[in-house]
Amino acid sequence: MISVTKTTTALSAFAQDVHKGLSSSPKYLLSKYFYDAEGDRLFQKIMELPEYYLTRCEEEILRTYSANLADFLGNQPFDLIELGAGDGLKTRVLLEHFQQRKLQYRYFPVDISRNILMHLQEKLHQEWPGLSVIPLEGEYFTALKKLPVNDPPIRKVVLFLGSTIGNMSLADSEAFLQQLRAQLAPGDLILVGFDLKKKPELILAAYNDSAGVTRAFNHNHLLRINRELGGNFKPEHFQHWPLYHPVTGHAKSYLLSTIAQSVYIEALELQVDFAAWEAIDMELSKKFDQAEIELLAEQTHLQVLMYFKDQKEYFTDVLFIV
Ligand code: AVI
Repeated sequence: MISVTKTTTALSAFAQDVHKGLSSSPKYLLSKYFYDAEGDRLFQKIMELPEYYLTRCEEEILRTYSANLADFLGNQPFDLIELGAGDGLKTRVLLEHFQQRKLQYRYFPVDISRNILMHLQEKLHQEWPGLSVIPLEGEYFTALKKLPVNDPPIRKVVLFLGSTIGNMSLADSEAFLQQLRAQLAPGDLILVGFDLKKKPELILAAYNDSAGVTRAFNHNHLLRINRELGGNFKPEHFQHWPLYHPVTGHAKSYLLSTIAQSVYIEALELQVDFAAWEAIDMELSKKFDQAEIELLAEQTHLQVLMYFKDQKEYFTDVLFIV
């Protein structure tokens, strides 16, 4: 079904961004649109893949260091805000520990999916009926504006886990942290998950799994355009092509048109012509080293308090203080 028609309704942000990206040279699609219901399902499968080490490393970090974090937070009440909470699985270990320690906090999961938030709230309520869970639906900064104003102020602890920061350009991650800091107060904390530079084969395999789930995840973006905007992409004519550059730390995903072809997108009244082997830039998943993280902190006037790493040092959750 086509949900947007150019002549009758204003184009959605998705439609406008698809139009812009596929009319550009080189062509691109924005990775934030991976996550429709099918994209969410495929991403859950990615997180369970043997090659996708990121989720397991971060779980290990949270399991190992939640006691240190709890010590650091002490007996003062705080608001725990998770940006892009999803199904809350990443944070479970942390919440579990905070509950055992009887810390005084409220949990504010932020996500654009109302459905996923309702599900999370119900799950947490069943497990810990006493925990105050206040879901905030919407884009990160719009949702943050809905946070209650506490008088006297309560420390805020913001979680931005899972290496989502790696899906932004460096300039965008800087702007993001700056904007976040502007909404916080001195003494507030931010815990950010960064995937670290490592042996290129390991990184490439994480984005080129043998079961083909990452390929399906990329193809689903084209299928979403077909479903929502009346496109006629044939995913079988687009080859998944992941790359890793060890200097920039850029893990990139492209879809390559294996033949010369034209695709028509009805809702945009747009014909997109592809030369054989022309690429669509699909995603950036940046890998960092410590110097880059320190530079990012310096440029955004945040102070690094702690690097929490897994045993193999593949991943780090960095605790910043405002
Ligand atoms: C959500 N994000 C951190 C994932 C990543 O690793 O960049 C998205 C992803 N794309 C392909 N595989 C996983």
